[in-house]
Amino acid sequence: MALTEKDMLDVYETMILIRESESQMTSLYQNGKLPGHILPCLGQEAIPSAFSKVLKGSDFVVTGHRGGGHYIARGGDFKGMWAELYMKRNGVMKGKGGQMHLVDMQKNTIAGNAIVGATWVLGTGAGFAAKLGKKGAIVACFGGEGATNRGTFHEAINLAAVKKLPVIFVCENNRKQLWNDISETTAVKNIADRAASYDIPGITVDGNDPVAVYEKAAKLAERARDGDGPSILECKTFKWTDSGSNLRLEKEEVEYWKTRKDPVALFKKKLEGMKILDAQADEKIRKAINEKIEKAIEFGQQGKDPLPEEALEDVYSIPVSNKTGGAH
Ligand SMILES: Cc1ncc(C[n+]2csc(CCOP(=O)(O)OP(=O)(O)O)c2C)c(N)n1
Repeated sequence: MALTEKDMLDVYETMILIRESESQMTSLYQNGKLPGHILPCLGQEAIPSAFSKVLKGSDFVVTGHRGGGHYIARGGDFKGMWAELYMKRNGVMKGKGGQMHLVDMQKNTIAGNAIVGATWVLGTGAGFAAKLGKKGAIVACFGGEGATNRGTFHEAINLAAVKKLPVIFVCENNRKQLWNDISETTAVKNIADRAASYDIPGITVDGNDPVAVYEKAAKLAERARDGDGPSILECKTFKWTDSGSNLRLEKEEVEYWKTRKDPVALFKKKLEGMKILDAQADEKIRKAINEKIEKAIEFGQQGKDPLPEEALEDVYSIPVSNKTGGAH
């Protein structure tokens, strides 16, 4: 179950793709070149990248509002994502969702919704779908530590535990919500300690170390596939930016995490130490990734705006039994 050298390089590449894409997105947004609102996952790249080696294509991923990295790690339509960031018709949500709503159902991935705490109930819902589907699929459901203080966390995980649903509830604990530090909002030391309330396993891990995340997540995934039910995995990390600005984060704290705990830099050093990456290989990876991003940005920029008359399309689902039936 250990990661091979090839796996590690794949994880590293995914981390770079997320880092570079989210950096470009943040910079364009800060310069007024992207519309809407963004919630980058800079600093948290190790978590989605590690999960890319845990999950199968048939598994489900559900996230909260900071889900861009998960969409990328699942191999969601990358050009379509960039078109969505520009809110264009060729975007994955036809330009009507924006960065917080990146969905690719070909990849069983719902990377985002704007309601803090909704992710947990969507995760439990996907858990029912996975269990009823009887194909051995599992669900990885991601959300912030702030979102664990919503009632939905309790309701969703309690039900998942009662029904033994195959869901890993992953808390990406980046310490900050909008205005507060976790010390001001949360009584327990570790979010994973709450697992005891549901009689399920709860594990806390360094969320900036992709190998550590992988090892713990792989065990929880195996248990979910074996029908042993849900678990909580808490990944301790830090967000380098909130919604494209650093207004609500302390500069010194951000600096500490950027210089001492950067997941990409630390993993690069590890791979170099293991002699599976050198400067030349690193440059090659980055060059290919930057070309991919450049092309995707171009695709997004060339898209057309959604039309006003399309605003109400795709709002309601059409029941399978009534495909011509319009809105319900
Ligand atoms: C129900 C609800 N309440 C408030 C908000 C506003 N809001 C957006 S992000 C956020 C903080 C969430 O913190 P956390 O869950 O820790 O995630 P992070 O942003 O740190 O990744 C809040 C309160 C919201 N989107 N939805």
